[in-house]
Amino acid sequence: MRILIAEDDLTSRAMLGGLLKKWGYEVIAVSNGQQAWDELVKPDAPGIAIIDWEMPELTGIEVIERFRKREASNYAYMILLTARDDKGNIIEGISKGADDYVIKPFDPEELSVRIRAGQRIVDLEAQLLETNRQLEEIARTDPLTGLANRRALIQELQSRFQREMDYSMPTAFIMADIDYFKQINDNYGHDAGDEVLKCVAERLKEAFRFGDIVSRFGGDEFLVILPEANPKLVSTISERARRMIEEKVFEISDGVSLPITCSFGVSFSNLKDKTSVDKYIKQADQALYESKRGGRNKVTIFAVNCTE
Ligand code: GH3
Ligand code: MG
Repeated sequence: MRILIAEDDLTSRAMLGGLLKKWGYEVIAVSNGQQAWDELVKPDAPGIAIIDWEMPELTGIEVIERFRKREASNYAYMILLTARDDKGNIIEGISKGADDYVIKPFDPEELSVRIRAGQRIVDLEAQLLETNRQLEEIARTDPLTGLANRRALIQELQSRFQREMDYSMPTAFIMADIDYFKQINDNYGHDAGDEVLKCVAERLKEAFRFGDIVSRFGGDEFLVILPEANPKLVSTISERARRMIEEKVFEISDGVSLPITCSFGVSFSNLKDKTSVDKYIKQADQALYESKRGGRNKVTIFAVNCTE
């Protein structure tokens, strides 16, 4: 565990630092409030800070108050260390955001247990963040194929469109749908259908490169996004993906293998109109419908005359 000490008095700083090191902590020692702030807002900021009240540049209480008002979410457990010992000061310190308060001169044993109490909070907070990260991951992932799900894809697209307004290349939307998938479920069972979905997902991941997003859009439909796409190249890549699926023999259970094909529909974002993600998804869907109508196992690029 790393602990920040912010203390302007050299002797006190050295003494406290020595003590913490003896207790096994890694110490970052600074001598004013501004330096304390700079340490606390670093991405790998220490989890616990012991902060003197009176310091040049920014006082300890100002550092704590500012830190608590900040937008970013990482927590630091703040122990205010000061000679101010009246009740009013304690109330002010804690109400402005200190987690704890130790009066100088301090009793080392008392400080040690207070740090350990802080460490429990910091550990709990780290566990909470990790759990939230895992939940977020689960909420964004299709459990069967491990691909991004529809919700994650739409979110990603919307934020990319907001960020990348002036890209010189369009974004490609490639919708792929397994042909006659219902028959696989009907003839071989739902588990066999699931295996086919997983295999198609694998093929699509192979066919598209790093940086493209392959998602399971729903049922037997997959949506692939190619940011900054060269339209000619996208046709070629989609055609290659179609062929990779067609050429692969899908083994659904011991000794039973099936030929599988997918139909594809492709659309491109208009460089001047990156506002509507839905519109391009619909266009890819319309092109896909043309592939289905045209006999399946085809790639169709959206054109205005695609059936509405
Ligand atoms: P088309 O060639 O026109 O696409 O015909 P299709 O048979 O593929 O028809 P459709 O796309 O309507 O069928 C999709 C089927 O996918 C229907 C649904 O029962 C099945 N399905 C959806 N999700 C899952 C899943 O997670 N696992 C399995 N095994 N089947 C699924
Ligand atoms: Mg289908």
